[in-house]
Amino acid sequence: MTKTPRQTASIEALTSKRGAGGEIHQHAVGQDERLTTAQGVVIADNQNSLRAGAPGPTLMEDFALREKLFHFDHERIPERVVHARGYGAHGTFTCTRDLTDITRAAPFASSGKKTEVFVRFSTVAGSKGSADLARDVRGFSVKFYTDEGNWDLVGNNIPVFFIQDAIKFPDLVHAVKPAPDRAFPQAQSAHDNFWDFISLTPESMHMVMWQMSDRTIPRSFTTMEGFGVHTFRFVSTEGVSTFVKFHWKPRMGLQSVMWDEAVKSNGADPDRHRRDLWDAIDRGDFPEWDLGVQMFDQDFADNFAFDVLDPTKLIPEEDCPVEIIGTLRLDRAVDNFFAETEQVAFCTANVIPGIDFTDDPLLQGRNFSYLDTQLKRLGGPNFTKLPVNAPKGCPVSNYQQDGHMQTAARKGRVNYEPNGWGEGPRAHPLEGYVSYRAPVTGPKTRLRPESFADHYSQARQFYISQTPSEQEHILSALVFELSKCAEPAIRSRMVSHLLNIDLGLAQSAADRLGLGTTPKAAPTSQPTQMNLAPSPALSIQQNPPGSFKGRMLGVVLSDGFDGALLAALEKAVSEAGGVIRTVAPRIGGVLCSKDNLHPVTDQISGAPSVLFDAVAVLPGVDGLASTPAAVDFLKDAHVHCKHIGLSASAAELVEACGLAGAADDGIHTLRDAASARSFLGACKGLRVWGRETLFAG
Ligand code: HDE
Repeated sequence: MTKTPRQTASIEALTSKRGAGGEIHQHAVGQDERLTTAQGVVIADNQNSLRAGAPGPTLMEDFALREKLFHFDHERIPERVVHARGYGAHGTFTCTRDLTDITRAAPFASSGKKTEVFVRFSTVAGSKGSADLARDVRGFSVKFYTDEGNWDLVGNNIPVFFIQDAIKFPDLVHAVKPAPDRAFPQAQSAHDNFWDFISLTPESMHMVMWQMSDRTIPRSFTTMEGFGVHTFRFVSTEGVSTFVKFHWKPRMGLQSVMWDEAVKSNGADPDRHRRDLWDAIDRGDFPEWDLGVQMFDQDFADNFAFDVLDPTKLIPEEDCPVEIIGTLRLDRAVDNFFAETEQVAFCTANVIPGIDFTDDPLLQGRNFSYLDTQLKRLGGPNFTKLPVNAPKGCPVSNYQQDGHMQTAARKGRVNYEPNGWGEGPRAHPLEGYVSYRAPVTGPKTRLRPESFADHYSQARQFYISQTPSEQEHILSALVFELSKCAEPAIRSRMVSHLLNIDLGLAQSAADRLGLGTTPKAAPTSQPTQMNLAPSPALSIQQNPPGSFKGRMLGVVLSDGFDGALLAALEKAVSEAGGVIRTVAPRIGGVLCSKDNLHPVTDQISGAPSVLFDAVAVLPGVDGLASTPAAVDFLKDAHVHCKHIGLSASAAELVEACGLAGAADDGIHTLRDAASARSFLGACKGLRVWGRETLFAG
């Protein structure tokens, strides 16, 4: 019987027997599967190489040893140039709105139609082993295995980008990645090279506002939005085009962490985001996003204040509504991370009939870059045959042949077309992909269109759409990042751009950076439009989850805790669809009453409160006031504006944290089942932001 890697044997189930040479052969009971070479030969001894005499030299003829080392030596492939750290899962897209009058794209052919998908989330700047909670843009790539071919929607969790033209991309990426001489800093934008480049690139200012906001420190993949960024085209069977922008809306609502939390999370659990996705799928709490589209015609585009082909601009939802057309559900973790998540090859050029490109110059450059990069990364042109990349919803039939690792070439003598043998596939003018007949005119030129020249108005619009607390986060992120720049001229240049975005923001930044003289505003070719209305949809705090579903309560316990109160909390969390984790001084359990040992999920020094959405503290006889990890736990939860439930027995700890007498909407007394329920009710919101102002003030 084949065992999956997840079916590991317990230590107790191991039987051991000593071999002739004294080596120990261990077998799990029932572990009947044979270990073989790649050629299928059963291996007799996987512990000792073949040697001439026990103390003698190792023999070259030991094919099992050589093959094992050879394969191991070649396990690594180049990591992605950007988006190297990622995590993927399988799922299904279900169409909820028939769009056949607008596009012939297969996934939207009828309401209820299901299409298999593979999704990979990522950070951009860090290498494969970097921590999940770096301040960074997140990738949100979706491969739809449709019945008319694979369609890849390779997006980010931010609807705009840093640059307007693909030719600038290598410079942007070089600037943010570790400097070539010193090879640091890793997975960070808080350094001279990045801000040097950015401060010389006014078109990046809108994206920079997003990057400095809490969007770049999401709570989890499951609480991020996703965006196709570029304007694409839907094309109907009749060849009529409608412009479209794609949005993924998380069913869990938008949620981010605070910067101090992000920094601490990276120490406590650098894999926090991948663990969260894995755990959610494992417990059957399948993450979901709605797919929304903004659809508009040429008329709307002509009258919109910005060029819809400029990837540094968005269309506010208030100007063009996001219409929901389907739901994405991730319900299957990968069997093997490398085979699937690492080898998946997304490409913006992977489109299907009914979906087409526009002349967005960033998109056009991407269409080249993604296919090109796969050749280097996956080693040859046959990566499309890997199961994660191969179409699942339709046949593949062509005359492509040979190349590294060919596994599925056509049979027979015919490998060309047209052929007179009456064999093999032919193109089909009606069923095949037909490009939208977009008219093209004009001289060849390297000129950036005038319609791309306003770099500040939407940066301002984003900023004024945020709550005061979110604006404070943007300001302190800017101050943090620019303070890491050793070169004063860079800080000054950045403030000169901020002056074109918001005077208050620029002045506060100059002040907190200790700039001395405030620079002049950066020159602009178009004045900032001061009349753009705030767009509440751009704020995280104005769009809270309204539910505790999929979120986590961390409960601190010590011996003699109130078992009935914990049971009440467990019930309330479970009714809210959340997860409860119990944190105690010893992982072996905590005594509820004299002989009643209650299991716990975490030892307190390994489970700081940054890992939880809300916390409760129910100590027993030991009030934990002299346990430093418990003090940090509660203090941090308070500083991070979390909802905190406290039993009467927590008084000593509260005092040790300097919080005696602290009272606000987020501090809840836990007495009984009713108070546990009302505590969970309050936890449905995000954080208690009023507390933050209290601290900053
Ligand atoms: Fe990418 N990008 N990108 N990018 N990108 C890559 O492709 C590139 C851009 C995005 O999960 C690379 O397979 C250029 C915008 C995601 O496997 C590479 C330009 C957006 C992922 C590449 C952009 C993205 C990538 C690296 C400017 C949001 C991860 C490895 C013209 C809409 C895909 C790879 C995954 C990955 C090039 C700009 C999103 C080098 C040249 C804008 C989510 O081909």
